[in-house]
Amino acid sequence: MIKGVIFDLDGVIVSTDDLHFEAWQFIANQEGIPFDRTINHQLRGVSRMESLEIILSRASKVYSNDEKQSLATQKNEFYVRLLDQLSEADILPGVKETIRLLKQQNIKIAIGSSSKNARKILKKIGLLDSFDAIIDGNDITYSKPHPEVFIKAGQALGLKPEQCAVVEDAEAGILAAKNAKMFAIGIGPASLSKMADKTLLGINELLVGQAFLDNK
Ligand code: B16
Ligand code: MG
Repeated sequence: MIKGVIFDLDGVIVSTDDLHFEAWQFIANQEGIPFDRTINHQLRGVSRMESLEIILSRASKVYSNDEKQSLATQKNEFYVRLLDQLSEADILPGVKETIRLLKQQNIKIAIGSSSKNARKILKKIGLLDSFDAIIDGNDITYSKPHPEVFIKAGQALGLKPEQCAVVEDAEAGILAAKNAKMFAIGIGPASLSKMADKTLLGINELLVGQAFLDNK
């Protein structure tokens, strides 16, 4: 029986894809490294430093650790400036209704995000106080597909893994949910995932007949 739902943040609650893209594009242009939306798609759900490694794998020079750190900091400063434009209007369709419905049913809700900017983003969109627990990139050592972020979120809700469902837009996140032994729901790009227990086109479908809750 599902007693808690853990939501990924970027791509599930709010779409910051374009902002990540713009910030990484700035770094890639500065360094003369090829970068496009297909490469950006590979960064979904992946930590900042791992994202940088994916981008630098196309570079013609080798970067030192200090140089990598500096690039990651520059990207984040650029990205954080872009986050200033976020508002409640950027909450993805169906999210607020889903949160309301789950709360009405006494289902606990958490955020399980790889982003170190998760709390800042939640504050900007007015949802910082809406969740029973928030576990983000500052709380974890290993990023998705490692299950750490979801295991910690489940523990913070006081629930066993089998009592938790995870909603994810990234394949790495679906794998993390399965590695955590939780019920994995794929939306957006992850709606094509073969590893997900259930796939939906968007979060608003969670509301339809509460199919995933009835399943358990
Ligand atoms: P930051 P999620 C992830 O968030 C993003 O999908 C991914 O593109 C980003 O690289 C990662 O957070 C780290 O973000 O640089 O802000 O710490 O989808 O796990 O909520
Ligand atoms: Mg995501």
